[in-house]
Amino acid sequence: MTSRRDFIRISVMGAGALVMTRGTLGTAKLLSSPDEVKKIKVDLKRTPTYCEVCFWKCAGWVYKTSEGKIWKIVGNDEDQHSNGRFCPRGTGGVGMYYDEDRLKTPLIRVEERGRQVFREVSWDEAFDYISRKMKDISSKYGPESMALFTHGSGSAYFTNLLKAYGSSNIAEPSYAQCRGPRDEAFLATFGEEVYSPEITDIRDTKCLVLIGAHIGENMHNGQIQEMSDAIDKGVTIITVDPRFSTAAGKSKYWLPIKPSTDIALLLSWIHEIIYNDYYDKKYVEKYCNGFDKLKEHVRDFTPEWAYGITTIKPDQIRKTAKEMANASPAVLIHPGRHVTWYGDDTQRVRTIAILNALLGSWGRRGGFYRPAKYDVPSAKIPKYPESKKSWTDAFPGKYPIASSPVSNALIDASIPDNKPGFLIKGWIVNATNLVSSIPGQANTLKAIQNLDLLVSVDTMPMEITGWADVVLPECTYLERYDLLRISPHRKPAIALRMPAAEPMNNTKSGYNIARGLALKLGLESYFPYEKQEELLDWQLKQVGSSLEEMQRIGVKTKARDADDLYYAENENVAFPTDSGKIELYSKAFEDAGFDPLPKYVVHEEPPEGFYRLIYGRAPMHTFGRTSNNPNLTDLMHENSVWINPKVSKEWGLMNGQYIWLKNQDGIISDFPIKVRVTERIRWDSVYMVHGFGHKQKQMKRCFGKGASDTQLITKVLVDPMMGGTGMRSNFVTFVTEKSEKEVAS
Ligand SMILES: Nc1nc2c(c(=O)[nH]1)N[C@H]1C(S)=C(S)[C@@H](COP(=O)(O)OP(=O)(O)OC[C@H]3O[C@@H](n4cnc5c(=O)[nH]c(N)nc54)[C@H](O)[C@@H]3O)O[C@H]1N2
Ligand SMILES: Nc1nc2c(c(=O)[nH]1)N[C@H]1C(S)=C(S)[C@@H](COP(=O)(O)OP(=O)(O)OC[C@H]3O[C@@H](n4cnc5c(=O)[nH]c(N)nc54)[C@H](O)[C@@H]3O)O[C@H]1N2
Ligand code: SF4
Ligand SMILES: [Mo]
Repeated sequence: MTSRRDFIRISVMGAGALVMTRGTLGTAKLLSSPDEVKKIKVDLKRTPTYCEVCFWKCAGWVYKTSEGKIWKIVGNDEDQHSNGRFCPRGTGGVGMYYDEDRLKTPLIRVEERGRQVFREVSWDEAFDYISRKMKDISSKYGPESMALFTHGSGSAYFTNLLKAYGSSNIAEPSYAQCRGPRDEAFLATFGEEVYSPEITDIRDTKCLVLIGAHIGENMHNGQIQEMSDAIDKGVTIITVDPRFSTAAGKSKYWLPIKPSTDIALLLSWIHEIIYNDYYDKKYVEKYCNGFDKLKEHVRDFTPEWAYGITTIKPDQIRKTAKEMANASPAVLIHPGRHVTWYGDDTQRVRTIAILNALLGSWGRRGGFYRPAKYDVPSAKIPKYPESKKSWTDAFPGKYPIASSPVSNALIDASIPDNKPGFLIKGWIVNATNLVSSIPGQANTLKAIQNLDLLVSVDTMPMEITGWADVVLPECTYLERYDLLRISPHRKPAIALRMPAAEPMNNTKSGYNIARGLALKLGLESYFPYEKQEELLDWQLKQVGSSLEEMQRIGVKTKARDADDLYYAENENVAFPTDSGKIELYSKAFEDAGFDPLPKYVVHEEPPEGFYRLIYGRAPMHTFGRTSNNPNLTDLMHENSVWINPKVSKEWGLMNGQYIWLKNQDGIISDFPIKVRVTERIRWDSVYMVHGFGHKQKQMKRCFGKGASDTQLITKVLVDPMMGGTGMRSNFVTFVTEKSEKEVAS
């Protein structure tokens, strides 16, 4: 039997003796040696928080020593995201607070972009400078020429600021670089997205299918725990991944698919399920639209057809289709999260959505549950001025089904050569390291060189801050209030984040930064509360709680209004789609000029001597944001490149050897990366973890450690439907010696 804890331990194998911590103080911890732990006197007055190390937002408690030093973070037992357990990264989050390389005070650039010469300034001077530039941009080009790129908890404050200023050009990389295709595919099929945390009923599923969703390495806390519980209950797991992932190690079936061919496998599963009458007939008849057209569409997509494309044997395809059918409706073809892979990603995830619909898993136990949340009112503020030009006016007709602004389109609209409908001239970049998160770095840097203003709000001296005109240091999540966490879940819940310590150095919270700027811009009526805690208290009182109560309990959960976690037998459901039914056939896609039913499209193969570059997550890091974290660098301080033994032998590469990677466009990684020879990767691909190879010297622990996948992703396959940036279309070869000239460049 695998307990939840064991699974986490397996997930972080090789990471030392780290385990998840539960909501007590007695368990293993990360930050001190056992002798030190004995000496620590703990102040039992704890403060609530929710974690910002990733977007799962687990709620927990921060403990301090009797000297008032932040000591430890543990999960809150009442919390549905964490069930009282934090993952290694969340436990190590204290390191973000103690990192001596943190940004400490506002900075203004004194030389041209590309040279990192800044002077330290007061907040007042920084706000003055920015508001002057923003007013200039507004009068010269119109307020829409300011864009915001943002991620994480602070997004709401800067969004409010920018909308009040008159621009709706606000994008998050979590759309076009992450889950956008998934949102659009599920919206087109069910009229609803899958939210975050995903509404996947993993704990009760009987068959879990993972299409490159590497749960266990992607540490989606609640999902890992539920997967572990499901394993105890005998779930069948089918993992489709060119790499033997941690999840593959827990699976009955590992299908090592040829990368980029997933749609063919999915279509052949649909063929099997329809032509063997495995699908949920009652459900399909009652809820779905377009079944006959789908049936006709997949007629020829047999397992034999898919074998020639995917390299997955027909009997494996048949067996796994039967496994899904046996479990139906308690079967879950996981929608994934980071799905911007090959430029046809909306259609791939549509195929996943259709498969779920046929098996009747949407709205059913062991499939997808119906979410519920607290209805918390927002502050009363004046109406926003009308934003005269939106991102869609920059390139009319492009990405017609995108329901959120596309970050890469805003970047493209900042480059005059692209002849956008209007030009973006200023960026505020909050909590996203654009240079390392958006593929096609040269394009991002070209856009930056054309700006009149680039403001970066960050906690660390990351790559993006090196390019900024003004750097605004935010304090970490451990030193601030933030919005209430009201993400939907099985039961409605609210979680509070409050400061466990005063902001260190000359840093401020995102709320205070955005409000400070609003005051200088004459927009204070949009930030009516001087102190964020006054707003939180008002909001909490509207839903029968108070700041005082939440400071005591951290998380408040209530029962659902009705017993409707799943559809009732024969329930009449009005799906928020055009037909009011689940759209197996998408008329909306057809009207927009796209395939109403997904098709497999052939992708380019690696040239001779090159291998497809694929990437993913490491359990002990979140992208590049934790690469310098003193606790987490102890666990993993560099990435490695996974190479199949057949390939390493051909190239004479040894395990542990450092090499450089060179891509199809001749780009060589700035830093060398360690070879990991392993059967766990197909011979036609190499794999690395995203978030390493940092170029910022100010981050002393992570500078130059490992290679950056983003640097090597110069060919980007953009999804024409919604603008997602497919990043797995690059091929690399190996360089064992780098000339001095190359190293210096
Ligand atoms: N090559 C490649 N590119 C990718 C991915 C990939 O796997 N490979 N993954 C994609 C995905 S799935 C996503 S979601 C995006 C994520 O992209 P990003 O949102 O850019 O994520 P990070 O790289 O973690 O950068 C976060 C930035 O926020 C800063 N930060 C951390 N905490 C705080 C805070 O409390 N306040 C402020 N103001 N700043 C803070 C960090 O220092 C860092 O500079 O990247 C996408 N891009
Ligand atoms: N520890 C940790 N956890 C995280 C994050 C983190 O940075 N660190 N980031 C969070 C975020 S924002 C996101 S979006 C998620 C992302 O996590 P996931 O949604 O799981 O997404 P990916 O990073 O795309 O998944 C990578 C897996 O896809 C496989 N793969 C590569 N190419 C193919 C292919 O062609 N077909 C198939 N079937 N598989 C393929 C890789 O081998 C790898 O196992 O993780 C989240 N959780
Ligand atoms: S999964 Fe881990 S890093 Fe993410 S919010 Fe939860 S504890 Fe924090
Ligand atoms: Mo993501």
